[in-house]
This record gives sequence, C-alpha cells and structure tokens, in this order.
Amino acid sequence: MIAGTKLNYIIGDIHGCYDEFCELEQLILEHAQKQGLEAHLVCVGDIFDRGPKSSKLCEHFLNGHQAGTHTLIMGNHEVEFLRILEAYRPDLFEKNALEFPFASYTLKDDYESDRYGASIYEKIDQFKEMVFISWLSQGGFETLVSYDCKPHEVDTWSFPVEHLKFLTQLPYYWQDGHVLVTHAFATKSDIELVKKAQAASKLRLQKSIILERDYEEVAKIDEERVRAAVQSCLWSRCPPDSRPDSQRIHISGHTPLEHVRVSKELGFIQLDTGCVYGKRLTAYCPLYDSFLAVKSKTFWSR
Ligand SMILES: [Mn+2]
Repeated sequence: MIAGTKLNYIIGDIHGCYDEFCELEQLILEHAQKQGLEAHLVCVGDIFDRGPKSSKLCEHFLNGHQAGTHTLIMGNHEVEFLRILEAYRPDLFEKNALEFPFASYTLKDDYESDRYGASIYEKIDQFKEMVFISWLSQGGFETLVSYDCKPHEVDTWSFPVEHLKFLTQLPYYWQDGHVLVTHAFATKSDIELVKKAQAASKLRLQKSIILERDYEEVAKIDEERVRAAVQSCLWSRCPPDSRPDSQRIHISGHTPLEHVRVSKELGFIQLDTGCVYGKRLTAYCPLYDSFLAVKSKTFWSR
C-alpha cells in the first residue's frame, strides 16, 4: 500500500440520523486502523430530512470535506432543500453570492417547462406552496428545526453560510479505481455526461482561464441532456440494463431496502438500508469487499 493512501468507505442514506452515523464512523475508523490506514468516508447523499439532526451532519461532512477525510455526494433531498431556499429566500443566494447547483431545476424552471404538470396551478405561487408543503411533510420540517428555524416562518430561516456554500457545490458523482458512486441509478451515458458537465462547472467556479477551451468544449453539450442525466443520478430507481462502468462497481442509495442489494451481473450495489425507517445504516469498503453496519435508533413515522 502506498504511504498516505486512504481506505475508502461508501455510506448509504443517513437522513438526519447523526447518532447512528457517529457509531458507524467509529466502526469504520477501527476497521481502517486495523489495516494501518486512514479512512476516507463517502456518503451517497441524502444526509438531510426526516431524521432529527441534519444540521449536525452537514457540519460534520463540511469539516471532513475541508480535512480531506469525508466526501458528500448530492442527493435529491439536498437539492430539494436548495430549491425551496432559492424560491422562498433568494436573498440568501444573492447576498452570499451562491450559485444554484448546475443542471438542477429551480421551482421556476419546473413551472415554466411544465415538468410534472405544474401548469395545472394557475399561479407560480400556488405551485411553490404545494412543493413547499410536500417537502415539509417529507422531512424538511425536521431539517428546518435542526437549524433552529420556525418551519412556517420563512423570515426566521437562517443557516451558516459555509453550509449553504458547501451544499450548492456538492458533486453529483465520485469515483476511485474500484467504485463509481452516485445517489441513485444512472446509465453509462448519464454518467459520461455528468462527468463532463461537473468538470466544466468546477472550472467555471474556479474561473480558470487556462482551461477555458475545455469548458467551451463541454458547454457545447446539449444542456437538456445534461439536466436529464443529473435527474437520473438524483432520482432513478431503475437499474440500467448494462453496467454503467466496465471497470468499476456502481454504488448508489436512494431506495431504502431491507438488505443491501448486490448485482454481480450488472455490477451494482445498493446501500440504502433504511436507517431512518428503523433498519440499519450500512457502509461498504470496496478494497476489502466488506460491509459494516449499525442498527437504527430512529423511526421516522410520517
Ligand atoms: Mn434519495
């Protein structure tokens, strides 16, 4: 093993279950220590909503991101939080110079392009309110409470700027030599598009001049195709009919399952074992092909 190499562990959907996460993290650190290595933890996304301690998880992954020990991938619940914020508190984006995650849809985009039949609402405000109420009932309420905000009083909403900056810049995928990780299922072409677009977005955020030509190359890709690929990485519950990556195992979460699902044939592992629904929180160590898990203490009943 090369000195300084970290041992990677992929973790399923946490959904506010900070206490269970800390217990699993302890198991991971001990496992890595036995191999004489430092651990690098990668969560498939959806640290937010439903469970009680979303803000603590965000703080933990932000600190770990800065220290190079943790990576968080964008989940649909992180995007939903940002969509609600962009619609109800655009001032937070403006005054902190935050950019909405690239290739994701704002509520205005949804309404104007009639995604999900949004046009049945006569006014955009009615559509926004429907999405807001639905988000609150799907665990957004608990996330706002974890930040000491009053969920129904938008003016009371305030969040550490570093959290917002961290969340808006989360990647849609992560990979090492063994595994490729996205929040949900994705096809080979979805992943190829997202990889290119993510590289371009990073360059744009860094305002790189040297690599401007590469960015222009990527900018030629049809934006709607990139958006569709991102939607798949965030939402798809449908396994692709061929391996998304011939060299790597594809790991995702998003769909809570009774047990981890491993498909050798299609080269995927589904890691969401429903911690917030009273089941387990699971991690996978690709190099040792081993699973670590802790039992849930949380049952989210709504
Ligand atoms: Mn999800």
